Amino acid sequence: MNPKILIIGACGQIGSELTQKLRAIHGADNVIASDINYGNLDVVNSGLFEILDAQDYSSMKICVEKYNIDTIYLMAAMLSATGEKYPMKAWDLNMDSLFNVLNLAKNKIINKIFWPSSIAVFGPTTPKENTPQYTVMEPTTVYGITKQVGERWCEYYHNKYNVDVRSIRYPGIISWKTLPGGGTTDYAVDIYHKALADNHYDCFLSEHTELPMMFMDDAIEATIKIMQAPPDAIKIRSSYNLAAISFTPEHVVKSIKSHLKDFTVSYEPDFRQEIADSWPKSIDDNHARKDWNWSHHYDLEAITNEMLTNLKSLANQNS
Ligand code: AKB
Repeated sequence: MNPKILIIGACGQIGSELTQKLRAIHGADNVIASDINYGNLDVVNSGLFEILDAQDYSSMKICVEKYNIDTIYLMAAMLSATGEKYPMKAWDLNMDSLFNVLNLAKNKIINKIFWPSSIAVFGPTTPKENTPQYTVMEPTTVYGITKQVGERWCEYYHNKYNVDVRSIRYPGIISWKTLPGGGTTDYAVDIYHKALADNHYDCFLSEHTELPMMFMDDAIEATIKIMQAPPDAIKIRSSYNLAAISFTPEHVVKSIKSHLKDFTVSYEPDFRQEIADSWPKSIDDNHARKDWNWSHHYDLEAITNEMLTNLKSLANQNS
């Protein structure tokens, strides 16, 4: 039987692609998209859509009961860079929304939750290379703090109230269909847009800043895989390390230059450099690979190919 799914934050970078994929798998009538505004018309027009404030428990409950929802994907959050500008707003949004869905499950109104964590749970004292699942975690951004605390609460609700909550620590996500908003890894999407539009990019991170990254299709596959796994396979109820590749801005530039040889870049690190410097360079995701059979498909060359080909053809369609 198909689950009845509610996606909160369905107009965002990951939410919008996840909505389309889940609608393709389970049928448009079984996947209700929601967001604080009509931020993505493809999502709004391709199935059922509700305006929903993730911080408002009563509205969330009304929506869940209206559609008989059993599964929630909570994709609404304020990311690392915006979170540093609005610390209290980031705390309130990220924590209120999580407690709202956890409490719906605790009160047996829904059965299952997906909640994304992030590599931002790690901090400057974490081992940077091949960061283990279990290690020192002292995040220095508000976003990272909300994700780390959120992980603790997910595990707590699972242990105390038997809530079926599942989570992965996303690295930076790269997609040609949707734009990221307010993150530190956003350069890895912007750079492709600017390469095609201007043949030049002003990068806000320094050339040797190495970060874990992943193509959107891999991220969506991981999200669906962890949710489809039998409950016993999910051994970690805080959040799983998840990895694909790691690269620096310099690596992306080289990869783009193999397609656009006149592409140029200048490096003007801003406040996001300090955030990036506090995060791991690479991640050990053995638990995800072993417990629910995770594997990635896209390396940097494949990502560059997909990004440039698809962005070019979108630009042609719109011209
Ligand atoms: C960000 O840069 O804030 C996000 C993340 C790594 O969670 N993309």
